[in-house]
Amino acid sequence: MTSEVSFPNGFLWGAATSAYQIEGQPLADGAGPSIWHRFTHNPGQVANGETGDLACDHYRRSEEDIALMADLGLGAYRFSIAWGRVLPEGRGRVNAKGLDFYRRLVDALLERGIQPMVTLYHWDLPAALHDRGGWLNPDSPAWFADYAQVLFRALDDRVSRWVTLNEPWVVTVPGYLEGALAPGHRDLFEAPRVAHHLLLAHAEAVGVYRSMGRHQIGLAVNLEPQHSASPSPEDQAAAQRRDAFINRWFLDPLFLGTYPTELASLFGLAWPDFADSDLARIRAAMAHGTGARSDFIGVNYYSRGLVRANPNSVPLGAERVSPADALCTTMGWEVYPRGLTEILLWLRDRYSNPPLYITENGAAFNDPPAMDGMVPDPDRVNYLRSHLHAAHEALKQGVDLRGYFVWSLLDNFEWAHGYSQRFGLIQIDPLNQTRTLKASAHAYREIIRGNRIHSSEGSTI
Ligand code: IFM
Repeated sequence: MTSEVSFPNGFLWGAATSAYQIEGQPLADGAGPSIWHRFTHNPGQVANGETGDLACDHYRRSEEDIALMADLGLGAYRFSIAWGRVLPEGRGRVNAKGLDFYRRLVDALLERGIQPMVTLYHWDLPAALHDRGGWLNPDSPAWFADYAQVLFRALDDRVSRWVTLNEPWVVTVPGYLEGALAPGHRDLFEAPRVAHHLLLAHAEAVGVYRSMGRHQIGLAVNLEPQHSASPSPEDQAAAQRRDAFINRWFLDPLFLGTYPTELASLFGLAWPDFADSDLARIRAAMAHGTGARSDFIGVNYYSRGLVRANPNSVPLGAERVSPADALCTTMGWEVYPRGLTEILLWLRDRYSNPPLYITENGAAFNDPPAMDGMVPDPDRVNYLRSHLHAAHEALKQGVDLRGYFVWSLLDNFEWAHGYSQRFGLIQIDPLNQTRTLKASAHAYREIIRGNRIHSSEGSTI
Protein backbone atom coordinates (compact mmCIF):
# COMPACT_ATOMS: atom_id res chain seq x y z
CA MET A 1 0.00 0.00 0.00
CA THR A 2 1.27 3.48 -0.81
CA SER A 3 0.10 6.93 0.24
CA GLU A 4 -0.84 9.92 -1.86
CA VAL A 5 2.10 12.13 -2.63
CA SER A 6 2.20 15.59 -4.18
CA PHE A 7 5.12 17.03 -6.05
CA PRO A 8 6.39 20.59 -5.58
CA ASN A 9 4.85 23.39 -7.63
CA GLY A 10 6.74 23.81 -10.85
CA PHE A 11 8.01 20.22 -10.88
CA LEU A 12 8.74 19.49 -14.53
CA TRP A 13 6.96 16.50 -16.07
CA GLY A 14 8.35 15.23 -19.33
CA ALA A 15 9.16 12.37 -21.64
CA ALA A 16 12.36 11.70 -23.54
CA THR A 17 13.60 10.36 -26.88
CA SER A 18 16.75 10.56 -28.97
CA ALA A 19 17.33 11.40 -32.60
CA TYR A 20 18.58 8.14 -34.07
CA GLN A 21 16.05 6.13 -32.08
CA ILE A 22 12.97 7.89 -33.43
CA GLU A 23 13.59 10.21 -36.35
CA GLY A 24 14.14 7.91 -39.32
CA GLN A 25 15.34 9.35 -42.64
CA PRO A 26 18.87 9.70 -41.26
CA LEU A 27 20.27 11.00 -44.56
CA ALA A 28 17.38 13.26 -45.53
CA ASP A 29 17.86 16.85 -46.63
CA GLY A 30 21.64 16.71 -46.86
CA ALA A 31 22.42 15.08 -43.49
CA GLY A 32 25.76 13.33 -43.13
CA PRO A 33 25.80 9.69 -41.94
CA SER A 34 26.53 8.91 -38.32
CA ILE A 35 28.43 6.04 -36.73
CA TRP A 36 25.04 4.53 -35.90
CA HIS A 37 23.98 4.61 -39.55
CA ARG A 38 27.17 2.75 -40.40
CA PHE A 39 26.88 0.32 -37.50
CA THR A 40 23.32 -0.69 -38.30
CA HIS A 41 24.15 -1.19 -41.97
CA ASN A 42 26.99 -3.50 -41.06
CA PRO A 43 25.38 -6.97 -40.93
CA GLY A 44 25.37 -8.79 -37.61
CA GLN A 45 25.51 -5.81 -35.27
CA VAL A 46 21.81 -5.32 -34.49
CA ALA A 47 19.07 -7.86 -33.69
CA ASN A 48 17.19 -8.89 -36.83
CA GLY A 49 19.39 -6.60 -38.92
CA GLU A 50 17.20 -3.64 -37.97
CA THR A 51 18.20 -0.04 -38.57
CA GLY A 52 17.04 3.47 -37.76
CA ASP A 53 16.20 4.15 -41.42
CA LEU A 54 12.51 4.51 -40.62
CA ALA A 55 12.36 4.22 -36.81
CA CYS A 56 9.25 6.14 -35.68
CA ASP A 57 9.31 8.27 -38.82
CA HIS A 58 9.34 11.22 -36.45
CA TYR A 59 11.30 13.32 -38.95
CA ARG A 60 8.12 13.39 -41.03
CA ARG A 61 5.56 13.01 -38.23
CA SER A 62 6.83 15.43 -35.60
CA GLU A 63 3.61 17.49 -35.68
CA GLU A 64 1.51 14.43 -34.92
CA ASP A 65 3.91 13.48 -32.11
CA ILE A 66 3.81 16.94 -30.59
CA ALA A 67 0.02 16.83 -30.63
CA LEU A 68 0.24 13.58 -28.64
CA MET A 69 2.64 15.19 -26.17
CA ALA A 70 0.17 18.03 -25.70
CA ASP A 71 -2.61 15.51 -25.19
CA LEU A 72 -0.54 13.90 -22.43
CA GLY A 73 -0.07 17.31 -20.82
CA LEU A 74 3.72 17.13 -20.93
CA GLY A 75 5.43 20.18 -19.50
CA ALA A 76 8.69 19.31 -21.21
CA TYR A 77 10.06 17.13 -23.97
CA ARG A 78 13.65 15.92 -24.01
CA PHE A 79 14.99 15.11 -27.46
CA SER A 80 18.42 15.02 -29.03
CA ILE A 81 19.88 16.66 -32.10
CA ALA A 82 21.50 14.58 -34.79
CA TRP A 83 24.89 16.29 -35.13
CA GLY A 84 25.17 15.17 -38.77
CA ARG A 85 21.89 16.78 -39.77
CA VAL A 86 23.24 20.15 -38.68
CA LEU A 87 26.90 19.67 -39.65
CA PRO A 88 27.05 16.89 -42.26
CA GLU A 89 30.84 16.68 -42.03
CA GLY A 90 30.75 17.14 -38.27
CA ARG A 91 32.48 20.53 -38.51
CA GLY A 92 32.41 23.57 -40.72
CA ARG A 93 29.50 23.83 -43.13
CA VAL A 94 26.05 24.19 -41.56
CA ASN A 95 23.20 22.38 -43.30
CA ALA A 96 20.33 24.86 -43.08
CA LYS A 97 17.66 22.26 -43.79
CA GLY A 98 18.82 20.08 -40.92
CA LEU A 99 18.93 22.99 -38.51
CA ASP A 100 15.50 24.13 -39.68
CA PHE A 101 13.99 20.80 -38.69
CA TYR A 102 15.02 21.46 -35.09
CA ARG A 103 13.97 25.12 -35.24
CA ARG A 104 10.50 24.03 -36.33
CA LEU A 105 10.40 21.35 -33.65
CA VAL A 106 11.29 23.82 -30.90
CA ASP A 107 8.79 26.38 -32.16
CA ALA A 108 6.01 23.81 -32.39
CA LEU A 109 6.72 22.59 -28.85
CA LEU A 110 6.65 26.10 -27.47
CA GLU A 111 3.38 26.81 -29.27
CA ARG A 112 1.91 23.92 -27.30
CA GLY A 113 3.40 25.12 -24.04
CA ILE A 114 5.97 22.29 -23.92
CA GLN A 115 9.48 23.24 -22.85
CA PRO A 116 12.23 21.68 -24.94
CA MET A 117 15.16 20.04 -23.16
CA VAL A 118 17.76 19.55 -25.87
CA THR A 119 20.49 16.91 -25.74
CA LEU A 120 23.39 17.73 -28.02
CA TYR A 121 24.92 14.28 -28.18
CA HIS A 122 23.01 11.03 -27.85
CA TRP A 123 25.60 8.73 -29.45
CA ASP A 124 25.29 9.51 -33.19
CA LEU A 125 28.72 10.93 -33.95
CA PRO A 126 29.09 12.08 -37.58
CA ALA A 127 30.93 9.34 -39.48
CA ALA A 128 33.21 12.01 -40.97
CA LEU A 129 34.52 12.76 -37.48
CA HIS A 130 34.88 9.10 -36.68
CA ASP A 131 37.12 8.87 -39.72
CA ARG A 132 39.34 11.45 -38.06
CA GLY A 133 39.59 9.37 -34.90
CA GLY A 134 36.23 10.26 -33.35
CA TRP A 135 36.30 10.61 -29.58
CA LEU A 136 39.87 9.31 -29.54
CA ASN A 137 41.07 12.47 -31.25
CA PRO A 138 42.26 15.10 -28.75
CA ASP A 139 40.54 17.67 -30.99
CA SER A 140 37.15 16.07 -30.37
CA PRO A 141 36.27 18.33 -27.40
CA ALA A 142 36.82 21.37 -29.63
CA TRP A 143 34.72 19.85 -32.44
CA PHE A 144 31.93 19.32 -29.95
CA ALA A 145 32.17 22.84 -28.56
CA ASP A 146 31.98 24.30 -32.08
CA TYR A 147 28.93 22.19 -32.86
CA ALA A 148 27.33 23.19 -29.56
CA GLN A 149 27.93 26.84 -30.35
CA VAL A 150 25.99 26.54 -33.63
CA LEU A 151 23.01 25.20 -31.68
CA PHE A 152 23.27 27.72 -28.85
CA ARG A 153 23.33 30.53 -31.38
CA ALA A 154 20.34 29.15 -33.27
CA LEU A 155 18.12 28.04 -30.39
CA ASP A 156 19.13 29.35 -26.99
CA ASP A 157 16.57 32.15 -27.20
CA ARG A 158 13.91 29.39 -27.05
CA VAL A 159 15.58 26.44 -25.31
CA SER A 160 15.67 26.69 -21.54
CA ARG A 161 17.61 23.49 -20.76
CA TRP A 162 20.52 21.92 -22.59
CA VAL A 163 22.12 18.54 -21.97
CA THR A 164 25.60 18.26 -23.45
CA LEU A 165 26.11 14.48 -23.49
CA ASN A 166 23.82 11.57 -22.82
CA GLU A 167 25.42 8.78 -20.80
CA PRO A 168 29.10 9.26 -21.59
CA TRP A 169 29.73 5.95 -19.80
CA VAL A 170 27.68 4.11 -22.44
CA VAL A 171 29.56 5.86 -25.21
CA THR A 172 32.78 4.73 -23.56
CA VAL A 173 32.13 1.20 -22.34
CA PRO A 174 29.71 -0.53 -24.73
CA GLY A 175 31.05 1.71 -27.53
CA TYR A 176 34.84 1.44 -27.14
CA LEU A 177 35.52 -1.29 -24.58
CA GLU A 178 32.92 -3.99 -25.16
CA GLY A 179 32.00 -3.37 -28.79
CA ALA A 180 28.25 -3.83 -28.29
CA LEU A 181 27.30 -0.35 -29.50
CA ALA A 182 28.69 1.93 -32.22
CA PRO A 183 31.46 2.27 -33.13
CA GLY A 184 31.89 -1.30 -31.89
CA HIS A 185 35.48 -1.12 -30.66
CA ARG A 186 36.93 -3.47 -28.05
CA ASP A 187 40.02 -1.81 -26.73
CA LEU A 188 41.16 -1.43 -23.15
CA PHE A 189 43.48 1.42 -24.12
CA GLU A 190 40.84 3.43 -25.96
CA ALA A 191 38.12 3.58 -23.30
CA PRO A 192 39.90 5.81 -20.74
CA ARG A 193 40.93 8.26 -23.47
CA VAL A 194 37.43 8.43 -24.90
CA ALA A 195 35.98 9.07 -21.44
CA HIS A 196 38.49 11.84 -20.84
CA HIS A 197 37.72 13.53 -24.14
CA LEU A 198 33.99 13.32 -23.42
CA LEU A 199 34.52 15.04 -20.08
CA LEU A 200 36.60 17.72 -21.76
CA ALA A 201 33.92 18.07 -24.45
CA HIS A 202 31.33 18.72 -21.76
CA ALA A 203 33.65 21.25 -20.10
CA GLU A 204 34.36 23.08 -23.36
CA ALA A 205 30.69 23.26 -24.30
CA VAL A 206 29.78 24.58 -20.85
CA GLY A 207 32.54 27.18 -21.21
CA VAL A 208 31.07 28.32 -24.55
CA TYR A 209 27.60 28.32 -23.06
CA ARG A 210 28.61 30.48 -20.12
CA SER A 211 29.96 33.05 -22.57
CA MET A 212 26.75 33.27 -24.62
CA GLY A 213 23.89 31.22 -23.16
CA ARG A 214 21.07 32.54 -21.05
CA HIS A 215 19.52 29.42 -19.62
CA GLN A 216 20.63 26.13 -18.11
CA ILE A 217 23.06 23.43 -19.14
CA GLY A 218 23.89 20.04 -17.65
CA LEU A 219 24.99 16.48 -18.33
CA ALA A 220 22.98 13.23 -18.23
CA VAL A 221 24.59 10.17 -16.63
CA ASN A 222 23.40 6.59 -16.18
CA LEU A 223 23.60 5.62 -12.53
CA GLU A 224 22.72 2.51 -10.55
CA PRO A 225 23.51 1.61 -6.95
CA GLN A 226 25.82 -1.38 -6.77
CA HIS A 227 24.95 -4.03 -4.19
CA SER A 228 27.05 -6.99 -3.28
CA ALA A 229 25.40 -10.29 -4.20
CA SER A 230 26.66 -11.84 -0.96
CA PRO A 231 28.39 -10.77 2.25
CA SER A 232 31.69 -12.20 1.01
CA PRO A 233 34.60 -9.70 0.96
CA GLU A 234 35.23 -10.59 -2.70
CA ASP A 235 31.70 -9.68 -3.78
CA GLN A 236 31.71 -6.54 -1.67
CA ALA A 237 34.97 -5.41 -3.23
CA ALA A 238 33.52 -6.20 -6.68
CA ALA A 239 30.50 -3.99 -5.96
CA GLN A 240 32.83 -1.18 -4.92
CA ARG A 241 34.80 -1.48 -8.14
CA ARG A 242 31.62 -1.44 -10.20
CA ASP A 243 30.49 1.66 -8.31
CA ALA A 244 33.73 3.42 -9.26
CA PHE A 245 33.47 2.15 -12.84
CA ILE A 246 29.84 3.16 -13.47
CA ASN A 247 28.76 5.80 -10.98
CA ARG A 248 31.95 7.68 -10.18
CA TRP A 249 33.96 7.56 -13.41
CA PHE A 250 32.36 10.74 -14.74
CA LEU A 251 30.99 12.45 -11.65
CA ASP A 252 34.12 12.37 -9.48
CA PRO A 253 36.26 14.31 -11.98
CA LEU A 254 33.44 16.81 -12.50
CA PHE A 255 32.66 17.42 -8.85
CA LEU A 256 35.89 16.48 -7.12
CA GLY A 257 38.55 16.99 -9.81
CA THR A 258 39.93 13.44 -9.61
CA TYR A 259 39.21 10.07 -11.16
CA PRO A 260 38.29 7.29 -8.71
CA THR A 261 41.57 5.62 -7.70
CA GLU A 262 40.10 2.20 -8.51
CA LEU A 263 40.14 3.00 -12.24
CA ALA A 264 43.91 3.29 -12.54
CA SER A 265 44.24 -0.13 -10.87
CA LEU A 266 41.57 -1.66 -13.07
CA PHE A 267 43.00 -0.40 -16.35
CA GLY A 268 46.64 -0.83 -15.36
CA LEU A 269 48.94 0.15 -18.22
CA ALA A 270 45.95 1.25 -20.28
CA TRP A 271 45.24 4.11 -17.87
CA PRO A 272 46.97 7.28 -19.12
CA ASP A 273 48.64 9.85 -16.96
CA PHE A 274 46.03 12.59 -17.41
CA ALA A 275 47.20 16.20 -17.15
CA ASP A 276 46.29 18.05 -13.96
CA SER A 277 45.30 21.02 -16.10
CA ASP A 278 42.69 18.85 -17.89
CA LEU A 279 41.22 17.75 -14.59
CA ALA A 280 41.11 21.36 -13.43
CA ARG A 281 39.17 22.27 -16.60
CA ILE A 282 36.75 19.42 -16.09
CA ARG A 283 36.14 20.34 -12.48
CA ALA A 284 35.65 24.00 -13.38
CA ALA A 285 32.70 22.90 -15.51
CA MET A 286 30.89 21.73 -12.41
CA ALA A 287 32.31 23.37 -9.32
CA HIS A 288 30.15 26.05 -7.81
CA GLY A 289 31.57 29.53 -7.80
CA THR A 290 33.89 29.08 -10.78
CA GLY A 291 31.67 30.99 -13.17
CA ALA A 292 31.84 28.12 -15.66
CA ARG A 293 29.69 25.63 -13.92
CA SER A 294 26.96 23.34 -15.16
CA ASP A 295 23.50 23.94 -13.79
CA PHE A 296 22.24 20.42 -13.20
CA ILE A 297 22.90 16.72 -13.46
CA GLY A 298 20.48 14.52 -15.38
CA VAL A 299 20.02 11.09 -13.83
CA ASN A 300 19.09 8.15 -16.05
CA TYR A 301 17.91 5.39 -13.74
CA TYR A 302 16.59 1.96 -14.66
CA SER A 303 17.76 -0.61 -12.09
CA ARG A 304 20.42 -1.54 -9.56
CA GLY A 305 23.48 -3.69 -10.02
CA LEU A 306 23.67 -6.87 -7.99
CA VAL A 307 27.35 -7.73 -8.20
CA ARG A 308 29.44 -10.84 -7.88
CA ALA A 309 33.20 -11.12 -8.18
CA ASN A 310 34.34 -12.76 -11.39
CA PRO A 311 38.08 -12.79 -12.09
CA ASN A 312 37.42 -13.68 -15.74
CA SER A 313 35.59 -10.45 -16.44
CA VAL A 314 38.14 -7.92 -17.71
CA PRO A 315 38.90 -5.28 -16.55
CA LEU A 316 36.38 -5.16 -13.73
CA GLY A 317 36.68 -8.60 -12.15
CA ALA A 318 32.97 -8.30 -11.43
CA GLU A 319 29.72 -9.24 -13.07
CA ARG A 320 26.09 -8.35 -12.70
CA VAL A 321 23.73 -11.14 -11.66
CA SER A 322 19.94 -11.38 -11.60
CA PRO A 323 18.38 -11.94 -8.19
CA ALA A 324 16.24 -15.04 -7.97
CA ASP A 325 12.48 -14.36 -8.18
CA ALA A 326 12.86 -10.68 -8.97
CA LEU A 327 10.51 -9.04 -11.45
CA CYS A 328 12.62 -8.09 -14.44
CA THR A 329 11.87 -6.10 -17.56
CA THR A 330 12.39 -7.65 -20.99
CA MET A 331 15.87 -6.07 -20.95
CA GLY A 332 16.55 -8.42 -18.03
CA TRP A 333 16.81 -5.48 -15.65
CA GLU A 334 15.45 -5.99 -12.14
CA VAL A 335 12.59 -3.68 -11.20
CA TYR A 336 14.09 -1.99 -8.14
CA PRO A 337 12.47 1.35 -7.31
CA ARG A 338 14.27 1.75 -3.98
CA GLY A 339 17.50 2.07 -5.92
CA LEU A 340 16.28 5.37 -7.32
CA THR A 341 15.89 6.86 -3.85
CA GLU A 342 19.27 5.45 -2.93
CA ILE A 343 21.11 6.90 -5.90
CA LEU A 344 19.48 10.32 -5.48
CA LEU A 345 20.48 10.41 -1.81
CA TRP A 346 23.98 9.31 -2.78
CA LEU A 347 24.24 12.25 -5.19
CA ARG A 348 23.01 14.58 -2.48
CA ASP A 349 25.59 13.36 0.00
CA ARG A 350 28.62 12.79 -2.19
CA TYR A 351 28.36 15.86 -4.40
CA SER A 352 26.78 18.51 -2.15
CA ASN A 353 23.19 18.29 -3.27
CA PRO A 354 23.34 19.43 -6.91
CA PRO A 355 20.17 20.35 -8.81
CA LEU A 356 18.88 17.19 -10.49
CA TYR A 357 16.45 16.06 -13.13
CA ILE A 358 15.57 12.43 -13.68
CA THR A 359 16.23 12.64 -17.41
CA GLU A 360 15.32 9.00 -18.07
CA ASN A 361 13.34 6.35 -16.22
CA GLY A 362 11.19 3.65 -17.72
CA ALA A 363 10.84 0.01 -18.58
CA ALA A 364 10.58 -2.35 -21.54
CA PHE A 365 7.83 -4.95 -21.43
CA ASN A 366 6.10 -7.09 -24.04
CA ASP A 367 2.94 -5.09 -24.58
CA PRO A 368 0.03 -6.61 -26.46
CA PRO A 369 -0.93 -5.08 -29.81
CA ALA A 370 -3.48 -2.28 -29.63
CA MET A 371 -7.08 -3.44 -29.59
CA ASP A 372 -9.98 -1.01 -29.81
CA GLY A 373 -7.53 1.81 -29.25
CA MET A 374 -6.24 0.34 -25.98
CA VAL A 375 -2.89 -1.10 -24.91
CA PRO A 376 -2.95 -2.44 -21.36
CA ASP A 377 0.59 -2.28 -19.89
CA PRO A 378 0.08 -2.74 -16.14
CA ASP A 379 3.73 -3.61 -15.47
CA ARG A 380 4.86 -0.30 -16.90
CA VAL A 381 2.15 1.58 -14.97
CA ASN A 382 3.43 -0.03 -11.77
CA TYR A 383 7.02 0.65 -12.73
CA LEU A 384 6.38 4.34 -13.26
CA ARG A 385 4.31 4.80 -10.12
CA SER A 386 6.71 2.94 -7.90
CA HIS A 387 9.65 4.93 -9.23
CA LEU A 388 7.78 8.20 -8.76
CA HIS A 389 7.15 7.22 -5.16
CA ALA A 390 10.86 6.53 -4.85
CA ALA A 391 11.69 9.91 -6.36
CA HIS A 392 9.27 11.59 -4.00
CA GLU A 393 10.92 9.91 -1.04
CA ALA A 394 14.21 11.48 -2.10
CA LEU A 395 12.52 14.88 -2.42
CA LYS A 396 11.23 14.51 1.12
CA GLN A 397 14.76 13.87 2.26
CA GLY A 398 16.02 17.12 0.77
CA VAL A 399 17.23 16.08 -2.68
CA ASP A 400 17.06 19.03 -5.09
CA LEU A 401 15.03 17.17 -7.70
CA ARG A 402 13.34 19.42 -10.25
CA GLY A 403 11.72 17.16 -12.79
CA TYR A 404 11.15 13.72 -14.23
CA PHE A 405 11.22 12.41 -17.80
CA VAL A 406 9.83 9.03 -18.79
CA TRP A 407 11.94 6.99 -21.16
CA SER A 408 10.39 6.91 -23.60
CA LEU A 409 7.64 8.83 -25.30
CA LEU A 410 7.44 6.29 -28.14
CA ASP A 411 8.35 2.67 -28.70
CA ASN A 412 11.56 3.08 -30.65
CA PHE A 413 14.85 1.70 -31.92
CA GLU A 414 16.59 0.23 -28.87
CA TRP A 415 20.13 0.22 -30.29
CA ALA A 416 21.61 -3.31 -30.62
CA HIS A 417 18.21 -4.77 -29.64
CA GLY A 418 16.52 -3.17 -32.65
CA TYR A 419 12.77 -2.80 -32.19
CA SER A 420 12.41 -5.81 -29.89
CA GLN A 421 12.45 -3.75 -26.68
CA ARG A 422 9.50 -1.43 -26.13
CA PHE A 423 9.91 1.40 -23.65
CA GLY A 424 7.22 3.75 -24.97
CA LEU A 425 4.20 5.36 -23.40
CA ILE A 426 2.91 5.26 -26.95
CA GLN A 427 2.84 2.15 -29.10
CA ILE A 428 3.70 2.33 -32.77
CA ASP A 429 2.30 -0.18 -35.23
CA PRO A 430 5.32 -1.06 -37.38
CA LEU A 431 3.11 -1.74 -40.39
CA ASN A 432 1.49 1.64 -40.66
CA GLN A 433 3.09 3.83 -37.98
CA THR A 434 -0.25 4.27 -36.17
CA ARG A 435 0.32 5.65 -32.68
CA THR A 436 -1.76 4.36 -29.74
CA LEU A 437 -1.54 5.64 -26.18
CA LYS A 438 -0.85 2.79 -23.75
CA ALA A 439 -2.53 2.63 -20.34
CA SER A 440 0.72 4.01 -18.89
CA ALA A 441 0.30 7.14 -21.02
CA HIS A 442 -3.18 7.67 -19.59
CA ALA A 443 -1.89 7.06 -16.06
CA TYR A 444 0.99 9.48 -16.60
CA ARG A 445 -1.42 12.13 -17.89
CA GLU A 446 -3.39 11.86 -14.63
CA ILE A 447 -0.23 12.18 -12.58
CA ILE A 448 0.84 15.25 -14.52
CA ARG A 449 -2.60 16.82 -14.30
CA GLY A 450 -2.76 16.42 -10.51
CA ASN A 451 0.97 16.91 -9.89
CA ARG A 452 0.57 13.95 -7.57
CA ILE A 453 0.08 10.22 -7.32
CA HIS A 454 -3.21 9.18 -5.76
CA SER A 455 -3.17 6.47 -3.15
CA SER A 456 -5.64 4.46 -5.23
CA GLU A 457 -3.03 4.46 -7.99
CA GLY A 458 -0.36 3.22 -5.62
CA SER A 459 2.26 0.82 -6.81
CA THR A 460 1.87 -2.88 -6.31
CA ILE A 461 5.62 -3.14 -6.20
O1 IFM B 1 17.21 3.63 -25.07
C1 IFM B 1 18.20 3.94 -24.14
C2 IFM B 1 18.59 5.39 -24.26
O2 IFM B 1 19.03 5.71 -25.54
C3 IFM B 1 19.71 5.72 -23.29
N1 IFM B 1 19.38 5.29 -21.97
C4 IFM B 1 18.87 3.97 -21.78
C5 IFM B 1 17.72 3.70 -22.72
C6 IFM B 1 17.19 2.27 -22.53
O3 IFM B 1 18.17 1.34 -22.77
